[in-house]
Amino acid sequence: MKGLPQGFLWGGATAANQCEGGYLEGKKGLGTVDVIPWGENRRAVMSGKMDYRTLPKDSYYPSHEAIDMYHHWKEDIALMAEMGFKCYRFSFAWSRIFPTGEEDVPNEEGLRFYEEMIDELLRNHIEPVVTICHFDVPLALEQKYGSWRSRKLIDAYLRYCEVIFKRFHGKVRYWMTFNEINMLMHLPFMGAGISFHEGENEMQIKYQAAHHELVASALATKLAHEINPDNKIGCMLAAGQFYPYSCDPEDIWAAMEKDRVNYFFIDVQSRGEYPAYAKKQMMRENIQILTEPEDERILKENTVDYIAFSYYSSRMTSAHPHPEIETSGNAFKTLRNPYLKASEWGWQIDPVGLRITMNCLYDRYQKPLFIVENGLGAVDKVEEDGTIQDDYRIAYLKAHIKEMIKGVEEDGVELIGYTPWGWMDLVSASTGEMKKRYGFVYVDKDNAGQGTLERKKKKSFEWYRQVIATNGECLK
Ligand code: BGP
Repeated sequence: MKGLPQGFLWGGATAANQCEGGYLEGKKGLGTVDVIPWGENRRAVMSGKMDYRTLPKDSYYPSHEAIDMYHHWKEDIALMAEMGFKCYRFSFAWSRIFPTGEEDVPNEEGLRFYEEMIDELLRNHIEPVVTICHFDVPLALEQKYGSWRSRKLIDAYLRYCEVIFKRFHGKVRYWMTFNEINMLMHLPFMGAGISFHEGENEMQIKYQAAHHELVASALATKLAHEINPDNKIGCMLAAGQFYPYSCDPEDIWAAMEKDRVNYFFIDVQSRGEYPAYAKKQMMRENIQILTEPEDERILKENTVDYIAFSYYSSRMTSAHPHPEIETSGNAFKTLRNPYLKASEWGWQIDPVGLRITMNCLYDRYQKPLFIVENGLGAVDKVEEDGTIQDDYRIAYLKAHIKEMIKGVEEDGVELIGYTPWGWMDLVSASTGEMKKRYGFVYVDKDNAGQGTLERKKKKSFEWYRQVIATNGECLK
């Protein structure tokens, strides 16, 4: 096959808590993401080490207004349409539909908000791709049950799923059950609303919560297929292959183990059972999770249809400590790879790593893949004439898209689509900043929340429009 398939889903991605704002409008309830502050306490709250109730009164919460898509969605969809988007990946805020997670009836205003957006997308021939849960749990469920620590969350999540699968029957076909499900292991409060008390066995709690999410994901898959056999359900991994520091077999083994921490989730969601290495690890570490007799069958019978993933960077590890070359990368500690350059936030730039990651995932699961996040977080400057010359972003995306095309054309990977992250500037998940921008569209707002929220096209806007119009051929 030459080039990308016809009908390839080019588009862009966002998440409710990072773009919507309107955090209490339309009878929305608070979500766990709404209590994650900007600034020095952010990391401690996200990792579940600091109780959000103890935050200073004047803390600033970027999700509350974000880029106010809640009031700008019509003009934002017009921009997507102008770029020729074939799809738009976004998430529903769970607490907009079930403000406390346990109402008898869903919040009609919340459902109507998403319905109007979806109808507008469809009018513009843009396929909606919905993440059911992108880093947010109704805060009331966190307060009452400790979030995904409790099996109760499975029921609450399934009621939410049933409502949205029925309401958007025939309108939404592509769903993802949990964004970056493996984030639970790295930033548990951000990923799953999990925080810890002094002296608790954190691994035990994380694996228990993971089990609940995995069963919930499988049951949601079952439900989605029952309600509409055309529904396509995906899992979603924060991906990026671990490279070994050297060819020392100990380093190779260390890289394999690190990959497995993340693959664990997808192994269950895609193959339908706990992998042998995970069972052994749990025994070794004396992790005993509570399960129900039917769980095994539920996981086995309800595997996902496709594997979605985010890719920003590859990672590197060693069996031995190398503190002098540690750097950051999407919440994962990694070593600095001397062959790679890095972004201003230290995330290493590795386009070939995208092709490697695609191939590893496809070899492992043999299911269609969907790249639902990729991009460069960078500082943009508005020139005196009002233009934004983001050639660095174009260079990053061009290099990644070229490798993506090789993965399809030369390696035979089945790929559904590509939705670069933050196609319009939005709040950064890791830092809460606005300064870390990913978009083709600039949004006038700064880290402290000041700005007019005006949208402006960057140079990359026209560039991406052409990439889509030629199905990637203009890059050859
Ligand atoms: C992923 C998340 C996104 C997004 C992205 C970029 O982990 O799924 O929500 O924000 O990373 O990260 P950041 O915003 O920290 O630059």
